[in-house]
Amino acid sequence: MAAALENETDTKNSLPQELYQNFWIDPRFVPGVKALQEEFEPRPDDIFLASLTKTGTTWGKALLRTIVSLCHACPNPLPDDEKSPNASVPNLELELFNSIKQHDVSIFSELPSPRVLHTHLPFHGLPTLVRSCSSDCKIVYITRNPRDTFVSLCKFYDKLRQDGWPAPVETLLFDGFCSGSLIHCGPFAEHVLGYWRESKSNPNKVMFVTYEDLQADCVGWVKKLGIFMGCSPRLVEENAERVVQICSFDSLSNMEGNKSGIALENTLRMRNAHLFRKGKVGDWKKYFTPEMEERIYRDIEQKLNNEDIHLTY
Ligand code: PAP
Repeated sequence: MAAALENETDTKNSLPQELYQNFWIDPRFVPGVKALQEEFEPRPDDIFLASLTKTGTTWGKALLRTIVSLCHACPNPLPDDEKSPNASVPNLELELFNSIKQHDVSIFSELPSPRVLHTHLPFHGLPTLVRSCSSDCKIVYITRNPRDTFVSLCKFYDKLRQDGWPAPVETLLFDGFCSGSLIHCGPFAEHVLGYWRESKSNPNKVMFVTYEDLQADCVGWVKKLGIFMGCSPRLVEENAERVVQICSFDSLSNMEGNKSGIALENTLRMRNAHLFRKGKVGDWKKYFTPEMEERIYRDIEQKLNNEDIHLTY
């Protein structure tokens, strides 16, 4: 049963976040982040997916993993139906937190190459060797318009609340989303700008893609991603449509591992099914008031527009 939310103070305490290196994070994850920053060694063929929560992480994980399986010179087998993208593409900081060997970055050494790994960390918070241009690993960044991201986050917390999680009420969540304090690794605009700037100065290192881009032309983006990731152009061309089909909302949400699986079993225990809701662009129009539009524009969207990032709403 859902835990009763007594008042806003209790609710706020239910999402402990602290400002660490200029981004907001649950303090329980900080030791793992420090270990990553100091000890994690990337392999030249590693592919990192970076994103804020609810911006297309699950879809991005599935796409990159499937591109590697179907188009890479050293393919990993396709994950079976039991395995959610969450399991086949681990999140670095959450997996460390969940591991019995907490803070031991060697847990990632067992994964076969090429590894596809995910993180919510901002660009400046990545392990030094991952962001360095002297290492050959690649970074794909996915983002989404902040209005749909917020609605998705709100609806996700509604589901968690039904599972008994304490979760912030909508007004408090909106305030924390805009200021950045209630979004894992926020603020939103600064997170996006960090990867955007890097994708402009080092396009061979960082590729920037949006959820709305994928909705508009997924086959085209799969081809671009495959080439960026160093896959065979012939295999990318031959398999792009199959990749898109395997990773579609309907296919992914009907995978056994996504219907019944649990992520981060030792700690957070989150149902994979909660990662699938509507998968549409523009759902925010049903929920936003003019005041919300004004606030999100002022706190987030204006900062993106100022640097020529124009998202689809
Ligand atoms: P996470 O950061 O907690 O892993 P994330 O996967 O980024 O969440 O976001 C979930 C959103 O992606 C949901 O959006 P919605 O609430 O607006 O519906 C979910 O439905 C959507 N999503 C998941 N998989 C796909 C997919 N294959 N295609 C399109 N959208 C998807």
